[in-house]
Amino acid sequence: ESPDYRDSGLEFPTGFLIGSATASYQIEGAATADGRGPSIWDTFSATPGKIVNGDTGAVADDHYNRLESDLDLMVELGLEAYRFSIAWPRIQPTGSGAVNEAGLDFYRRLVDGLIARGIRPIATLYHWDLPQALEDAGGWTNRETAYRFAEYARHVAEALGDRVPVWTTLNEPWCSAFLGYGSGAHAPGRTDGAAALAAMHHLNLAHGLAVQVLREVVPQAEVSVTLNFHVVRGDGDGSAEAVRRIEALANRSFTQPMLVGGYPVDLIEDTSSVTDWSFVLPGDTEIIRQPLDFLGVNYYSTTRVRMWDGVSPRERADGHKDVGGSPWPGSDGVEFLHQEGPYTAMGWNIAPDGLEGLLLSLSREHPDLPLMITENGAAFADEVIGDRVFDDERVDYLRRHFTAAHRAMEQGVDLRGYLVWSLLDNFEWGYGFSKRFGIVHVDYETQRRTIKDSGLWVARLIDGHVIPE
Ligand code: GBH
Repeated sequence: ESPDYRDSGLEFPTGFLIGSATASYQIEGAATADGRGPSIWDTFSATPGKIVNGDTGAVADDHYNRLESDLDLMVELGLEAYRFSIAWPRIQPTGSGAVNEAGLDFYRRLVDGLIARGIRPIATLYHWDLPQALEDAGGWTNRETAYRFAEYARHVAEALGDRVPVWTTLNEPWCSAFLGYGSGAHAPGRTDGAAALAAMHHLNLAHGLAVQVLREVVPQAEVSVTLNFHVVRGDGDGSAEAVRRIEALANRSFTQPMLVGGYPVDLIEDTSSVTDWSFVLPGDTEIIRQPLDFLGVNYYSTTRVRMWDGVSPRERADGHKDVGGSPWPGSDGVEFLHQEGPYTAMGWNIAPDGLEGLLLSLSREHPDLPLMITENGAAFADEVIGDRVFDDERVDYLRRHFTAAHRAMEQGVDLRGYLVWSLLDNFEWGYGFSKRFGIVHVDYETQRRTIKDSGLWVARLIDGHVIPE
């Protein structure tokens, strides 16, 4: 028994790609198979206290060993596009030197399997699994890592470039820099503002160098980057300053160097007591600013801020606690506030209007740059009854966000596609397996996959190219 939907009449044009996304460390498992080296996420998740329940990605969805049946699952859903990431430590186990052909073979089989099924492959070169050996040499705080990344990009492009039509350099470099080296919530778990800013710059540089490599090796391919945006709202008097600081640190820190050229002057000023910015060398600005075929946008929720009065954490009337002062450099005067609901299981507020506004403002600021939603989705507590997985809340979340994207397109936004996060329940970073984002349920005891109601909804959406309601 599956739910029956009516059509909303809200149609997406042919060519608008509707699909789903995953990331290597979150689904593959097989952490030591075929010569894969350790990544910073293997190390971080093996460190007590870092991940909920002590979970690791050592097995995850065992996707590495279940490739064919997972590809068939994508056919059942009717996916038009599938965004996956390539694990650098499978290709170069220590992050430099010779290519590990056995590791590349997995992605050759994945890409061939997608093409054979008529699904468009979208490859992300880096979704956070840095080879541990590079971290031991300073990781993203070391400028050399950017050059290693360009070399890795060349190996991958040479091997897969004839069959991958769409490339993304980095996934959410903000998270790599500021969660990895600033707040320490992500691998490698460092808490050093100056290191986070240096990492930010070297990620920007890595992006620019990799785009140059991709243009040279695969001139016919589309090239992009995927950024996560903070849709920041101010709360009360004086909050415009808080909004400005977080937008500078979280959004313009990447969009300006990549799309416009150079760093925002206000960001440099905000962080001047933390770093002297000597990591920016002559010529970097030109390397980082590269023409892109589209911008990948990941959107989940909004952020509410005000200038911090030093009282924190504050207990609100509704029992929730505000987060308190910012853990990121150059924004210690900013307080992050708990938001009005409704919420997902992550505690993130549900705000489809934030997506519409984000798409509109990006397309106003960068009128010639097409956009693609490379991730949107939500974690909820699903109800499994026999072969049916009830997840009305996720269906509702997706319906409202697809509708918001449609509204943005009606207003002229050049949106090329929408990829739902995620194909499968998976290793949700610091939350381990305790949070489920999939449109397909995974039983971690048996590895059995069951398409959720939201997966059936997505299948119906793709089938008619009309939002079901
Ligand atoms: C994406 O990250 C990832 O690309 C994907 O791998 C992940 O599974 C998915 O989303 C779901 O989490 O960071 O303190 O400012 C989303 C990362 C999480 C970044 C929420 C902004 C806001 C709180 N985003 N975060 S904070």
